This record gives sequence, C-alpha cells and structure tokens, in this order.
Amino acid sequence: MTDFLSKSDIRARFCRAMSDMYKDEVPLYGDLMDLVHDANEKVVANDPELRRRLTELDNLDRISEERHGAIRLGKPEELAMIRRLFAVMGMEPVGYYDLSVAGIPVHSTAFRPTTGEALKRSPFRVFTSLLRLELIDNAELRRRAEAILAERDIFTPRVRKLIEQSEAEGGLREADAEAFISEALETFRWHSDATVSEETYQELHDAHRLIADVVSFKGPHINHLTPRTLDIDAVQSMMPERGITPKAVIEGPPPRDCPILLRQTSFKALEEQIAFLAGGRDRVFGRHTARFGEIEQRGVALKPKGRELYDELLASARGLAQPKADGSNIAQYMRALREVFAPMPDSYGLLRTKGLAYFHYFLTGKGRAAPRAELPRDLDALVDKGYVSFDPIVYEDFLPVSAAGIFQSNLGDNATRESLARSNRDVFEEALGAPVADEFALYQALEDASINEVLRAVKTLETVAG
Ligand code: OOG
Ligand code: NI
Repeated sequence: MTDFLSKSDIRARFCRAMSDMYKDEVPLYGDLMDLVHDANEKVVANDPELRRRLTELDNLDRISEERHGAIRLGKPEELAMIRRLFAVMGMEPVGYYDLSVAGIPVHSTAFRPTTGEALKRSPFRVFTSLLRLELIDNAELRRRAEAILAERDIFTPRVRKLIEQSEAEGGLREADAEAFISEALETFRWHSDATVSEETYQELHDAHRLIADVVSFKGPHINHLTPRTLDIDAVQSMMPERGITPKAVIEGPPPRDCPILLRQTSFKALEEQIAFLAGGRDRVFGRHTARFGEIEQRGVALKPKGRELYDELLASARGLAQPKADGSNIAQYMRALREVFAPMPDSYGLLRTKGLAYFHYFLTGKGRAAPRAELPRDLDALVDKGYVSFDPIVYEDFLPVSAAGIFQSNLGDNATRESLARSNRDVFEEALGAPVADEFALYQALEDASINEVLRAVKTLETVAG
C-alpha cells in the first residue's frame, strides 16, 4: 500500500483550483457558472428519469462543475511536457483534431480521463492545441516567432521535478500533490505583460490572430473553461438577461429528445489590457482578446456508423444554410438542421438496435428476480424481455467543426476561413511523444465491459439458483 493521492483526486482538485483562478481573472465567467447552476437545478427537479441516470452513471453533486478547458501551445517540447504533466492527473491524449481545414493554424488533442470510474470522479479535460508555425508564409516572421518561443519555458522548475518524481515513484503523496497543483496552475495563468513589442505583436496578429495569442505571452493562459448544462437552449437564451453575450449559433446537432454527441456555445472573448515590451521606453499598452466562457451539453456517444451519419447530415445542413457569425440567418440554419437530421433516429431504442450509439447495459430488478430457466443467454433477448436495460454512454470528446466554430467566434468574425494545407497527425504524435488514443475503442471497451458484467451476472444467477 502506498499513500499516494489518486490521480483522479489530483485532477478534481486541480480543476477546482483552475476554476477559482479563472473566476477571479474573468468575473463574467463566474456569472455564467451561476446561471448554469440555476438552470441545471431546474432541469433535474423536473426530470426524475434524468435524475436517476445522473445519480447512477454520473455524479449529481458535480453536475455543474467544469467539464473542460482549452490551451494553445507554441512548440513541440511544450506539448511533450504537457502530456507528462496531465498524466500525473490521469489525463491521456485522446483523438486528433485537424483545425487547419477551417483555416485555423493548429492541430489538437484532448487530454482526458479514460475509464468510467475516473470520468465519474472528475471528468475534467483539456482541449490542447499546438500552433503550426510552418503555416506562416512570411519566412522572416516565422523565424522570429520561433526564436521568441525558443526563449520561453512555460513550466516552473518545481513542477518539472514533481512530474519526474511522480513518474519515477508512480504517484504523489498529499503534500507533493498540493505543491504540484499550485505549480502546475502557473502554466495556465494569465500574464498581461506581453513578451514582444507592439510592432511584433501587430505583425503576428496580421499573420493570424491566434499566432499573436500564442507567441506574444509567457505561457498558454487557459482561454476558457466550460461547465456542463442540461439545457443548453435555455442557458443560451438566458445569457443576455445576465449581461453575457453568447455567440450566435449553438454548435453541433439540433435539439433532440435523445441528445447525441455534443452541443456547445460560448460567450465572446473579453478585450483585455496588455503591456508590450518597450525596451526601456515608457510602457506601451494595447488590447488583446483571448479569454472567454463556454457551455456544453453532452449526449450519447455515436459508433462509427452513427458518426458517419452525423458528419454527413451536418455537412448537408451547412450546405443549405452556412450559419453566419452575425446571427442574421440563425432561424433558417436551425430549421435546416432539424429537417436534415430527421434520418438520425431520436430514440435510444432505435439508436441501439441500428448500431448507431454506445450503451451501458445493466440487469433490471426483473432480471435479478427472474428464475434462471427464464433467462435467455443472448443480450438482445434479455433486453427484449426486460431483464436487461441500457443507458446512453456519454460522449466525452470534441467535434472538429464545432471546435472551429468556437475558435472562430473568438478570433473576430472576419477571421480567415480559407482552408490551410492539410495537417499531419504523425508530426503531432511525434511532438507529443506518444500516439493519441482512439475514442471509438474507448467507448467500445466501456460498452463491452458492461455487457460482460451482465452476462456474468446472468450466469452467476444460474449457479446460485441451481
Ligand atoms: C479551443 C476551441 C475548441 C471546444 O470546446 O470545441 C474547444 C480554443 O479556442 O483554444 O474548446
Ligand atoms: Ni471548449
């Protein structure tokens, strides 16, 4: 027995510390959290079935806590080190997202817990992007950006030591874990002092706003945090009442009785004062927009066949009505989205029998009480006869088209949309120092584990009864 703090506990504490820091830095975010909390309480109070599911599969007390945050890194070594930092908290890289197709010069992964138990304890994850400097056309500016990034170290010496210690010993004890949390937090802190002159900032900004955001600062400030809402349409419409300006359109699938994947919306980034490097002269101030708030509503994870259908339907909806950032055609887009999504069955039963989504299976009261001779061996038969039931497995990852929409809403509405050169997953994994996990394999493993448990229970019942 060791007295290491569990990785999930470190993650839960880190998430809390990050949330407190961000509320302090971005007070509007605290207002959003309050709104989400109120709205979630209302939904749970009015939906006993949802309450049951959240109690069993999730964690009702933590329902309004942050589900994710996002950072943007500047160089490969930062990505490699952040992987080791997140590993201390039980977060692994899952999935590869190519944002260059939407004109955003990054590629990304999500660091997240992967087991059912760890997700229940603390689902916190971080959408992590790596800037692709090779997409800066101007060679001189590219070299300058590289040189600026080469100078910085976004990790404190102490956090580096603690990461090594955790790797060598297999974990951290209480005091070291606490030190790790506060040292790790430094990497995500906002710095209003830029590391570049106003002229350089402007040049980077002109190449792409995102490049200025990554290259001009001491570290990869957390750029948003995202609590989970149980009713995203309600929260979106209530935001203005509380002085929060949401982006025009909710990204992802249309509203449905049985939510699928992920719907998300954000509030606009704040304009914040920054001070440029002035080289002995008087300080020069400027303004930078980087930090915002977001909310998300998650639904069932789709199997590859379901995901293909989703991608296809989304593409045709966007073909009919490309949502405009100023919101002028939102009603039209939402109508197109609802109509186009008709082929996606809106019942868990059909999503299951058609092999479109992942489910968690469990023995019902009837199944536990049944005489053994009555119990079929086959899962579908067990379900048909009501001995076994199923709950949706929640989608824990991201959607590239939606992510592009979140990026764009906070890069100014005139951000470039032309597609950049295709990115390269191998280059990303090489920088990361590890392959990214396959999200579908993770969901399949969760589903399989629940099926095996059910079938094992059916057999045990037989032996006990026999
Ligand atoms: C990340 C945007 C993507 C999401 O929820 O899809 C994202 C960023 O702006 O750095 O967080
Ligand atoms: Ni986000």
